[in-house]
Amino acid sequence: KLPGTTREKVSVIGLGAMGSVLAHLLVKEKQEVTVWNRTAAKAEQLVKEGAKYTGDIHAAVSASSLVIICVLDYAVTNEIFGEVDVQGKTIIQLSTGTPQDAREMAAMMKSRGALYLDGAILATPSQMGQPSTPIFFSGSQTAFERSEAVLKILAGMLLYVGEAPGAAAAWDLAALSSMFGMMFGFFHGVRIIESEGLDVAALGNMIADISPVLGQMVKSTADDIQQAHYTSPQSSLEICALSFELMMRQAAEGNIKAPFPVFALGLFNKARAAGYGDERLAAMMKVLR
Ligand code: FVH
Repeated sequence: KLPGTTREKVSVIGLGAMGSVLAHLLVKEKQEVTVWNRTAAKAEQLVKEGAKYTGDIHAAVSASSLVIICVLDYAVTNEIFGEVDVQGKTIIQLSTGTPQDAREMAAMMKSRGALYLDGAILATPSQMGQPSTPIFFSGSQTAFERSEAVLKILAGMLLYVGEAPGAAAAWDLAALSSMFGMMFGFFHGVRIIESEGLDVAALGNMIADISPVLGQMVKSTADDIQQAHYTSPQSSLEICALSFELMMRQAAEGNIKAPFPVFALGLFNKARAAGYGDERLAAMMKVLR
């Protein structure tokens, strides 16, 4: 922290689509920002805004006690940080990776004397800096607490999920799986709507309107899974499977491809064969395990 001010010295390593926005937000909030990027030209606009650029990674890291990394992945981070001295630094990794990537990075940074916080951004660059934008964090709680004020500039919803370094990446991937899983279902829904000459935008609006119901369904299914509660369904797994039989029939009638229903019905058929047809949808977990 600079004496007598609330400004922090922060280094941002990586100025791709996301890193540039992170650095921009920090500069805008009057932090003292040093940036490094493999391709120097990407720093030009930030330098005009007030950031300092150095092409020397050692100088970039030594410039600040707080170092935020946002590059392609952990392998690139390892390449960049090969011989760099991180002793006494707080290192925050915001590149996306697996829990194992995070554990290995945490061990490496710790062995070199740094405090390490692993982060996973669940947003696009244009959503950064907003009150509802989420970033998961895990690893050193001290690092999280020390950097919280600066991180608040980047996103309003800072979700610290514990000391285990891999936790943030696990939460991120689980959230991405849930989100993109829904999107694939939506894409097939779009094909159904298109094949009937209906309004795709209206489908988007309708799904947005019923999203609280979808959220409720996810929550209650998660409770069923947690408690291994598979019996006495209101809507059995067999009834859910029949929806996919109907989608297959509609695909044939409407002459559309149906990779998503084929995939889902494959899993439903395994559950049926295992005798879970009259159980709750949560029983699908027994097939997946
Ligand atoms: N953009 C997004 O919507 C997502 C949202 C969720 C989180 N991600 C993750 O953030 C990481 C960076 O993503 P990005 O969007 O900034 O990615 P790019 O614009 O492609 O920039 C990549 C940066 O990585 C540098 N880089 C790549 N390879 C190397 C290398 N071998 N040596 C040094 N640096 C490298 C690249 O440098 P340059 O090409 O500009 O020289 C960029 O700085 C990522 O993990 C997302 O999953 C973003």
